[in-house]
Amino acid sequence: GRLTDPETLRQRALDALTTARDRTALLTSCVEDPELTAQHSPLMSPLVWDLAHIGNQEELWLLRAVAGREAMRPEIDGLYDAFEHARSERPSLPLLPPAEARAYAAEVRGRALDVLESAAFEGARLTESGFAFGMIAQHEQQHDETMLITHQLRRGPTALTAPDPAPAAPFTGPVEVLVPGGPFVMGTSAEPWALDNERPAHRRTVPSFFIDTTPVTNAAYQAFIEDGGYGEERWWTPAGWEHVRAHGIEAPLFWRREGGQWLRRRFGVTEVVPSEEPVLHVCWYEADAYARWAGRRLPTEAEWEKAARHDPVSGRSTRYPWGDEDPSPVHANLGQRHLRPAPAGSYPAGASPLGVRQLIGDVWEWTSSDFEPYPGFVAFPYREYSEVFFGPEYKVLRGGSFAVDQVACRGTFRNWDLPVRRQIFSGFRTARDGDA
Ligand code: AVJ
Ligand code: FE
Repeated sequence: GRLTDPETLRQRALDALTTARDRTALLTSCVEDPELTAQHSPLMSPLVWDLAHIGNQEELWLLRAVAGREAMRPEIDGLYDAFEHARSERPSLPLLPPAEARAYAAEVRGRALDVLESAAFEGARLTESGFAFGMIAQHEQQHDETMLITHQLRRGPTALTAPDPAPAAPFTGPVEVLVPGGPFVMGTSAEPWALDNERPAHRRTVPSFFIDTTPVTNAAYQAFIEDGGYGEERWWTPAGWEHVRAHGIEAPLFWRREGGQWLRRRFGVTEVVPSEEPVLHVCWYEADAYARWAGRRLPTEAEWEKAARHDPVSGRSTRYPWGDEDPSPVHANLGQRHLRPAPAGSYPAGASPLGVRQLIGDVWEWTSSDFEPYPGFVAFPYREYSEVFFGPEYKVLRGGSFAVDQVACRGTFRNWDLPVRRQIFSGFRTARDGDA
Protein backbone atom coordinates (compact mmCIF):
# COMPACT_ATOMS: atom_id res chain seq x y z
CA GLY A 1 0.00 0.00 0.00
CA ARG A 2 0.91 3.67 -0.06
CA LEU A 3 3.16 5.05 2.61
CA THR A 4 0.61 5.47 5.34
CA ASP A 5 0.71 2.73 7.92
CA PRO A 6 3.69 2.40 10.26
CA GLU A 7 4.44 -1.25 9.48
CA THR A 8 4.58 -0.62 5.72
CA LEU A 9 6.93 2.30 6.32
CA ARG A 10 9.15 0.25 8.58
CA GLN A 11 9.29 -2.61 6.08
CA ARG A 12 10.07 -0.23 3.21
CA ALA A 13 12.91 1.32 5.15
CA LEU A 14 14.29 -2.08 6.16
CA ASP A 15 14.15 -3.35 2.55
CA ALA A 16 15.86 -0.22 1.20
CA LEU A 17 18.62 -0.37 3.82
CA THR A 18 19.19 -4.09 3.26
CA THR A 19 19.31 -3.75 -0.54
CA ALA A 20 21.85 -0.95 -0.22
CA ARG A 21 24.06 -2.86 2.21
CA ASP A 22 24.02 -6.01 0.05
CA ARG A 23 25.23 -3.92 -2.87
CA THR A 24 27.90 -2.20 -0.77
CA ALA A 25 29.10 -5.63 0.39
CA LEU A 26 29.31 -6.87 -3.21
CA LEU A 27 31.26 -3.84 -4.41
CA THR A 28 33.74 -4.05 -1.54
CA SER A 29 34.22 -7.84 -1.47
CA CYS A 30 34.72 -8.58 -5.18
CA VAL A 31 38.33 -7.36 -5.03
CA GLU A 32 41.13 -8.13 -2.56
CA ASP A 33 41.71 -5.78 0.39
CA PRO A 34 44.75 -4.03 -1.13
CA GLU A 35 42.49 -2.93 -3.98
CA LEU A 36 40.15 -1.32 -1.47
CA THR A 37 42.85 0.98 -0.14
CA ALA A 38 44.47 1.69 -3.54
CA GLN A 39 43.92 4.85 -5.52
CA HIS A 40 42.43 3.73 -8.82
CA SER A 41 41.99 7.29 -10.07
CA PRO A 42 42.68 10.73 -8.57
CA LEU A 43 39.04 11.47 -9.46
CA MET A 44 37.81 8.91 -6.96
CA SER A 45 38.17 7.98 -3.29
CA PRO A 46 39.66 4.62 -2.40
CA LEU A 47 36.77 2.15 -2.05
CA VAL A 48 37.46 1.77 1.67
CA TRP A 49 36.79 5.51 2.14
CA ASP A 50 33.30 5.17 0.63
CA LEU A 51 32.64 2.18 2.85
CA ALA A 52 33.43 3.97 6.12
CA HIS A 53 31.87 7.25 4.89
CA ILE A 54 28.60 5.35 4.34
CA GLY A 55 28.73 4.20 7.97
CA ASN A 56 29.82 7.60 9.28
CA GLN A 57 26.99 9.49 7.53
CA GLU A 58 24.50 6.92 8.82
CA GLU A 59 25.85 7.53 12.30
CA LEU A 60 25.68 11.33 11.92
CA TRP A 61 22.27 11.65 10.25
CA LEU A 62 20.44 8.84 11.95
CA LEU A 63 22.03 7.79 15.22
CA ARG A 64 23.15 11.24 16.34
CA ALA A 65 20.76 13.70 14.63
CA VAL A 66 17.52 11.69 14.81
CA ALA A 67 18.05 9.32 17.74
CA GLY A 68 20.24 11.65 19.84
CA ARG A 69 23.00 9.06 20.42
CA GLU A 70 26.55 9.87 21.49
CA ALA A 71 29.30 9.81 18.84
CA MET A 72 30.79 6.31 18.51
CA ARG A 73 34.21 7.41 17.22
CA PRO A 74 34.32 11.23 17.10
CA GLU A 75 38.00 11.15 16.09
CA ILE A 76 37.17 9.70 12.65
CA ASP A 77 34.49 12.23 11.66
CA GLY A 78 36.98 14.55 9.96
CA LEU A 79 38.44 11.75 7.85
CA TYR A 80 35.05 10.98 6.32
CA ASP A 81 33.78 14.54 5.92
CA ALA A 82 33.59 14.95 2.13
CA PHE A 83 34.21 18.71 2.46
CA GLU A 84 37.42 18.37 4.46
CA HIS A 85 39.59 16.38 2.07
CA ALA A 86 39.61 16.23 -1.74
CA ARG A 87 39.11 12.77 -3.24
CA SER A 88 42.67 12.75 -4.59
CA GLU A 89 44.06 13.17 -1.06
CA ARG A 90 41.96 10.53 0.67
CA PRO A 91 44.31 7.58 -0.02
CA SER A 92 46.99 9.25 2.13
CA LEU A 93 44.71 9.78 5.15
CA PRO A 94 44.92 7.44 8.18
CA LEU A 95 41.71 5.69 7.07
CA LEU A 96 40.21 2.72 8.90
CA PRO A 97 41.64 -0.42 7.27
CA PRO A 98 39.10 -2.62 5.40
CA ALA A 99 38.22 -4.95 8.29
CA GLU A 100 37.72 -2.03 10.68
CA ALA A 101 35.71 -0.04 8.14
CA ARG A 102 33.41 -3.05 7.60
CA ALA A 103 32.99 -3.60 11.33
CA TYR A 104 32.25 0.09 11.95
CA ALA A 105 29.62 0.26 9.19
CA ALA A 106 28.05 -2.97 10.49
CA GLU A 107 27.95 -1.69 14.08
CA VAL A 108 26.28 1.56 12.96
CA ARG A 109 23.75 -0.44 10.92
CA GLY A 110 22.89 -2.65 13.88
CA ARG A 111 22.13 0.41 15.99
CA ALA A 112 20.20 2.03 13.11
CA LEU A 113 17.96 -1.03 12.92
CA ASP A 114 17.29 -0.72 16.66
CA VAL A 115 16.21 2.88 16.06
CA LEU A 116 14.02 1.75 13.17
CA GLU A 117 12.38 -0.84 15.39
CA SER A 118 11.45 1.78 17.99
CA ALA A 119 10.76 4.78 15.70
CA ALA A 120 7.33 6.38 15.61
CA PHE A 121 6.03 6.67 12.05
CA GLU A 122 3.17 9.07 12.61
CA GLY A 123 2.36 12.65 11.85
CA ALA A 124 3.56 14.84 9.06
CA ARG A 125 7.11 15.53 10.17
CA LEU A 126 9.65 14.18 7.72
CA THR A 127 11.74 12.29 10.22
CA GLU A 128 8.60 10.65 11.56
CA SER A 129 7.55 9.38 8.16
CA GLY A 130 10.81 7.50 7.83
CA PHE A 131 12.55 10.14 5.74
CA ALA A 132 15.84 9.78 7.61
CA PHE A 133 15.95 6.06 6.81
CA GLY A 134 15.06 6.68 3.18
CA MET A 135 17.70 9.34 2.92
CA ILE A 136 20.34 7.02 4.40
CA ALA A 137 19.43 4.29 1.92
CA GLN A 138 19.64 6.79 -0.96
CA HIS A 139 22.97 8.09 0.29
CA GLU A 140 24.42 4.59 0.46
CA GLN A 141 23.11 3.75 -3.03
CA GLN A 142 24.62 6.96 -4.43
CA HIS A 143 27.98 5.92 -3.02
CA ASP A 144 27.46 2.44 -4.46
CA GLU A 145 27.16 4.09 -7.87
CA THR A 146 30.30 6.09 -7.06
CA MET A 147 32.10 2.84 -6.17
CA LEU A 148 30.92 1.31 -9.43
CA ILE A 149 32.53 4.25 -11.24
CA THR A 150 35.75 3.46 -9.34
CA HIS A 151 35.48 -0.16 -10.53
CA GLN A 152 35.08 1.11 -14.11
CA LEU A 153 38.23 3.23 -13.74
CA ARG A 154 40.19 0.41 -12.15
CA ARG A 155 42.82 -1.36 -14.28
CA GLY A 156 43.13 -5.12 -14.49
CA PRO A 157 40.79 -8.03 -15.07
CA THR A 158 37.08 -7.70 -14.42
CA ALA A 159 35.76 -8.07 -10.87
CA LEU A 160 32.09 -7.70 -11.71
CA THR A 161 29.82 -9.62 -14.04
CA ALA A 162 26.18 -9.18 -15.02
CA PRO A 163 24.00 -12.31 -14.99
CA ASP A 164 21.89 -11.38 -18.03
CA PRO A 165 22.40 -9.19 -21.07
CA ALA A 166 20.24 -6.07 -21.15
CA PRO A 167 16.98 -6.68 -23.04
CA ALA A 168 16.77 -5.25 -26.53
CA ALA A 169 13.45 -4.32 -28.11
CA PRO A 170 13.60 -3.40 -31.80
CA PHE A 171 12.54 0.23 -32.00
CA THR A 172 10.70 1.53 -35.04
CA GLY A 173 8.93 4.51 -33.48
CA PRO A 174 9.44 8.19 -34.33
CA VAL A 175 12.83 9.74 -33.48
CA GLU A 176 11.21 12.66 -31.67
CA VAL A 177 7.84 13.68 -30.24
CA LEU A 178 6.18 17.05 -29.71
CA VAL A 179 5.44 17.91 -26.09
CA PRO A 180 2.62 20.49 -26.08
CA GLY A 181 3.27 23.86 -24.46
CA GLY A 182 1.63 24.95 -21.21
CA PRO A 183 1.92 24.50 -17.49
CA PHE A 184 2.81 21.33 -15.61
CA VAL A 185 3.72 20.47 -12.01
CA MET A 186 7.49 20.22 -11.47
CA GLY A 187 9.04 18.80 -8.30
CA THR A 188 7.13 17.14 -5.49
CA SER A 189 5.74 17.79 -2.05
CA ALA A 190 4.14 14.34 -1.80
CA GLU A 191 6.93 11.84 -2.44
CA PRO A 192 7.95 10.83 1.10
CA TRP A 193 11.62 10.17 0.38
CA ALA A 194 12.17 13.03 -2.08
CA LEU A 195 15.33 14.95 -1.16
CA ASP A 196 15.30 18.65 -0.36
CA ASN A 197 16.28 19.76 -3.89
CA GLU A 198 13.22 18.01 -5.43
CA ARG A 199 10.83 20.06 -3.27
CA PRO A 200 8.36 21.71 -3.33
CA ALA A 201 5.90 20.92 -6.14
CA HIS A 202 5.35 24.08 -8.19
CA ARG A 203 3.81 25.09 -11.53
CA ARG A 204 6.09 25.68 -14.50
CA THR A 205 5.04 26.84 -17.92
CA VAL A 206 7.08 25.32 -20.71
CA PRO A 207 6.57 26.32 -24.39
CA SER A 208 6.07 23.41 -26.80
CA PHE A 209 9.21 21.49 -27.72
CA PHE A 210 10.36 18.35 -29.51
CA ILE A 211 12.41 15.78 -27.62
CA ASP A 212 14.21 12.62 -28.77
CA THR A 213 12.29 9.43 -28.04
CA THR A 214 15.57 7.69 -27.08
CA PRO A 215 18.98 8.71 -25.77
CA VAL A 216 21.62 9.55 -28.41
CA THR A 217 23.33 6.32 -29.57
CA ASN A 218 26.99 5.49 -30.06
CA ALA A 219 26.32 5.28 -33.84
CA ALA A 220 24.93 8.82 -33.89
CA TYR A 221 27.77 10.07 -31.73
CA GLN A 222 30.34 8.38 -33.98
CA ALA A 223 28.89 10.32 -36.92
CA PHE A 224 29.73 13.52 -35.01
CA ILE A 225 33.29 12.26 -34.46
CA GLU A 226 33.71 11.15 -38.10
CA ASP A 227 32.43 14.53 -39.26
CA GLY A 228 35.30 16.18 -37.37
CA GLY A 229 33.07 17.48 -34.59
CA TYR A 230 35.87 17.58 -32.02
CA GLY A 231 37.95 19.75 -34.33
CA GLU A 232 35.39 22.41 -35.20
CA GLU A 233 35.19 25.32 -32.82
CA ARG A 234 31.74 26.42 -33.98
CA TRP A 235 30.00 23.48 -32.27
CA TRP A 236 31.49 24.24 -28.85
CA THR A 237 30.96 26.80 -26.13
CA PRO A 238 34.16 28.79 -25.48
CA ALA A 239 34.77 26.90 -22.23
CA GLY A 240 34.05 23.56 -23.89
CA TRP A 241 36.39 24.29 -26.78
CA GLU A 242 39.17 25.30 -24.42
CA HIS A 243 38.61 22.17 -22.33
CA VAL A 244 38.74 19.63 -25.18
CA ARG A 245 41.78 21.38 -26.71
CA ALA A 246 43.66 21.54 -23.42
CA HIS A 247 43.03 17.87 -22.63
CA GLY A 248 43.26 16.43 -26.15
CA ILE A 249 39.75 14.99 -25.91
CA GLU A 250 38.64 13.35 -29.17
CA ALA A 251 36.11 10.70 -28.11
CA PRO A 252 34.12 9.60 -25.03
CA LEU A 253 36.12 8.40 -22.04
CA PHE A 254 37.28 4.76 -22.29
CA TRP A 255 37.13 4.81 -26.11
CA ARG A 256 40.12 3.94 -28.26
CA ARG A 257 40.49 3.66 -32.04
CA GLU A 258 42.10 0.52 -33.41
CA GLY A 259 42.13 -0.97 -36.91
CA GLY A 260 39.47 1.41 -38.18
CA GLN A 261 36.99 0.78 -35.41
CA TRP A 262 36.18 2.19 -32.00
CA LEU A 263 36.80 -0.04 -29.00
CA ARG A 264 35.85 0.63 -25.41
CA ARG A 265 36.86 -0.79 -22.08
CA ARG A 266 33.98 -1.70 -19.79
CA PHE A 267 34.67 -3.11 -16.33
CA GLY A 268 37.96 -4.63 -17.44
CA VAL A 269 36.71 -6.07 -20.75
CA THR A 270 37.43 -4.50 -24.15
CA GLU A 271 34.69 -4.63 -26.77
CA VAL A 272 33.72 -2.98 -30.04
CA VAL A 273 31.58 0.07 -29.26
CA PRO A 274 27.99 -1.20 -29.65
CA SER A 275 26.30 1.06 -32.19
CA GLU A 276 22.75 0.93 -30.83
CA GLU A 277 23.65 1.56 -27.19
CA PRO A 278 23.22 5.05 -25.71
CA VAL A 279 26.52 6.93 -25.69
CA LEU A 280 28.11 6.88 -22.24
CA HIS A 281 30.91 8.77 -20.47
CA VAL A 282 30.54 12.09 -22.23
CA CYS A 283 30.85 15.40 -20.41
CA TRP A 284 28.36 18.25 -20.63
CA TYR A 285 30.56 20.09 -23.13
CA GLU A 286 30.52 17.07 -25.46
CA ALA A 287 26.75 16.60 -25.13
CA ASP A 288 26.18 20.30 -25.80
CA ALA A 289 28.52 20.31 -28.84
CA TYR A 290 26.93 17.20 -30.35
CA ALA A 291 23.48 18.75 -30.02
CA ARG A 292 24.60 21.95 -31.80
CA TRP A 293 26.22 19.89 -34.57
CA ALA A 294 22.93 18.00 -34.98
CA GLY A 295 21.05 21.30 -35.32
CA ARG A 296 19.43 20.76 -31.95
CA ARG A 297 20.06 21.56 -28.27
CA LEU A 298 20.00 19.86 -24.88
CA PRO A 299 16.60 19.90 -23.15
CA THR A 300 16.21 22.20 -20.17
CA GLU A 301 15.66 20.47 -16.86
CA ALA A 302 11.99 21.57 -16.88
CA GLU A 303 11.52 20.16 -20.40
CA TRP A 304 13.07 16.88 -19.34
CA GLU A 305 10.76 16.60 -16.33
CA LYS A 306 7.69 17.57 -18.34
CA ALA A 307 8.53 14.88 -20.91
CA ALA A 308 8.99 12.38 -18.08
CA ARG A 309 6.03 13.22 -15.80
CA HIS A 310 3.32 15.21 -17.57
CA ASP A 311 0.29 13.16 -18.56
CA PRO A 312 -1.39 15.18 -21.34
CA VAL A 313 -4.70 13.38 -20.81
CA SER A 314 -5.17 13.93 -17.07
CA GLY A 315 -2.93 17.01 -16.83
CA ARG A 316 -1.28 15.40 -13.77
CA SER A 317 2.42 14.85 -13.12
CA THR A 318 3.12 11.18 -12.42
CA ARG A 319 5.98 9.75 -10.34
CA TYR A 320 7.53 7.99 -13.37
CA PRO A 321 7.02 8.15 -17.16
CA TRP A 322 4.85 5.01 -17.04
CA GLY A 323 2.70 6.19 -14.14
CA ASP A 324 2.83 6.03 -10.36
CA GLU A 325 3.83 2.38 -9.97
CA ASP A 326 7.29 1.64 -8.51
CA PRO A 327 9.87 0.56 -11.14
CA SER A 328 10.10 -3.13 -12.03
CA PRO A 329 12.52 -4.82 -14.45
CA VAL A 330 10.06 -4.33 -17.34
CA HIS A 331 10.07 -0.54 -16.89
CA ALA A 332 13.71 0.41 -16.70
CA ASN A 333 17.34 -0.69 -16.58
CA LEU A 334 18.29 0.08 -12.99
CA GLY A 335 20.16 -1.41 -10.05
CA GLN A 336 23.37 -2.53 -11.74
CA ARG A 337 21.44 -5.54 -13.12
CA HIS A 338 23.05 -5.46 -16.55
CA LEU A 339 26.17 -3.39 -15.90
CA ARG A 340 25.48 -1.49 -19.13
CA PRO A 341 22.79 0.57 -20.85
CA ALA A 342 20.23 -1.26 -22.98
CA PRO A 343 20.02 -0.51 -26.73
CA ALA A 344 18.15 2.68 -27.59
CA GLY A 345 14.40 2.07 -27.78
CA SER A 346 14.34 -0.72 -25.21
CA TYR A 347 11.81 -0.87 -22.36
CA PRO A 348 8.54 -0.12 -24.21
CA ALA A 349 6.67 -0.67 -20.92
CA GLY A 350 8.59 2.24 -19.41
CA ALA A 351 7.62 4.75 -22.12
CA SER A 352 5.88 8.03 -21.27
CA PRO A 353 2.31 8.65 -22.53
CA LEU A 354 3.81 10.50 -25.53
CA GLY A 355 6.16 7.58 -26.28
CA VAL A 356 9.47 8.82 -24.88
CA ARG A 357 11.60 5.86 -23.82
CA GLN A 358 14.40 5.19 -21.34
CA LEU A 359 13.96 8.44 -19.43
CA ILE A 360 14.51 6.40 -16.28
CA GLY A 361 17.62 4.20 -16.06
CA ASP A 362 20.28 3.36 -18.70
CA VAL A 363 22.24 6.66 -18.74
CA TRP A 364 22.13 9.86 -16.72
CA GLU A 365 21.00 12.59 -19.10
CA TRP A 366 22.68 15.97 -19.20
CA THR A 367 20.30 18.91 -19.34
CA SER A 368 21.14 22.49 -20.34
CA SER A 369 20.20 23.75 -16.85
CA ASP A 370 22.32 24.93 -13.95
CA PHE A 371 21.60 23.37 -10.56
CA GLU A 372 19.28 25.88 -8.88
CA PRO A 373 16.78 25.66 -6.01
CA TYR A 374 13.06 25.52 -6.73
CA PRO A 375 10.94 28.43 -5.48
CA GLY A 376 10.24 27.74 -1.80
CA PHE A 377 13.30 25.49 -1.33
CA VAL A 378 14.18 24.67 2.28
CA ALA A 379 17.52 22.97 3.00
CA PHE A 380 17.00 19.63 4.77
CA PRO A 381 18.53 18.15 6.78
CA TYR A 382 21.73 20.13 6.13
CA ARG A 383 22.80 22.95 3.82
CA GLU A 384 25.65 20.68 2.69
CA TYR A 385 23.30 18.19 1.08
CA SER A 386 22.25 20.39 -1.88
CA GLU A 387 22.31 24.08 -1.09
CA VAL A 388 26.07 24.62 -1.15
CA PHE A 389 26.12 23.28 -4.74
CA PHE A 390 23.47 25.63 -6.17
CA GLY A 391 24.72 28.01 -8.85
CA PRO A 392 26.10 28.13 -12.38
CA GLU A 393 29.07 25.83 -11.71
CA TYR A 394 27.01 22.62 -11.77
CA LYS A 395 24.81 21.21 -14.54
CA VAL A 396 21.77 19.05 -13.83
CA LEU A 397 21.55 15.42 -14.93
CA ARG A 398 18.23 13.55 -14.90
CA GLY A 399 16.74 10.09 -15.04
CA GLY A 400 19.37 7.86 -13.46
CA SER A 401 21.66 5.29 -15.04
CA PHE A 402 21.87 1.48 -15.11
CA ALA A 403 23.95 1.91 -11.95
CA VAL A 404 21.25 3.69 -9.95
CA ASP A 405 19.01 1.85 -7.51
CA GLN A 406 15.31 2.61 -7.70
CA VAL A 407 15.31 4.11 -4.20
CA ALA A 408 17.43 6.96 -5.60
CA CYS A 409 15.59 7.34 -8.91
CA ARG A 410 12.23 8.91 -9.86
CA GLY A 411 10.81 11.51 -12.22
CA THR A 412 11.70 14.31 -9.80
CA PHE A 413 15.20 13.12 -8.80
CA ARG A 414 17.98 15.64 -9.53
CA ASN A 415 21.66 14.89 -9.95
CA TRP A 416 24.34 17.47 -10.65
CA ASP A 417 27.97 17.58 -11.67
CA LEU A 418 30.64 19.79 -13.19
CA PRO A 419 30.45 20.18 -17.00
CA VAL A 420 33.87 18.50 -17.40
CA ARG A 421 32.88 15.26 -15.66
CA ARG A 422 32.66 12.09 -17.77
CA GLN A 423 33.73 9.21 -15.58
CA ILE A 424 30.10 9.24 -14.42
CA PHE A 425 27.51 7.13 -16.28
CA SER A 426 26.40 10.12 -18.35
CA GLY A 427 24.76 10.36 -21.75
CA PHE A 428 22.04 12.65 -23.13
CA ARG A 429 19.15 13.16 -25.51
CA THR A 430 18.46 16.26 -27.60
CA ALA A 431 15.53 18.64 -28.09
CA ARG A 432 14.42 21.57 -30.23
CA ASP A 433 11.84 24.33 -29.96
CA GLY A 434 8.29 23.50 -30.99
CA ASP A 435 7.03 24.84 -34.29
CA ALA A 436 5.86 28.42 -33.80
C1 AVJ B 1 24.10 13.94 -5.89
C2 AVJ B 1 25.65 12.37 -6.77
C3 AVJ B 1 26.18 14.70 -6.76
O1 AVJ B 1 27.94 11.95 -4.90
O2 AVJ B 1 28.42 14.05 -4.69
C4 AVJ B 1 26.76 11.61 -1.75
C5 AVJ B 1 25.42 12.55 -3.72
N1 AVJ B 1 25.89 13.56 -1.46
N2 AVJ B 1 27.11 12.04 -0.53
C6 AVJ B 1 27.62 13.13 -4.73
C7 AVJ B 1 26.03 12.57 -2.33
C8 AVJ B 1 26.58 13.24 -0.33
C9 AVJ B 1 26.14 13.52 -4.63
N3 AVJ B 1 25.52 13.62 -5.99
FE1 FE C 1 28.34 11.05 0.84
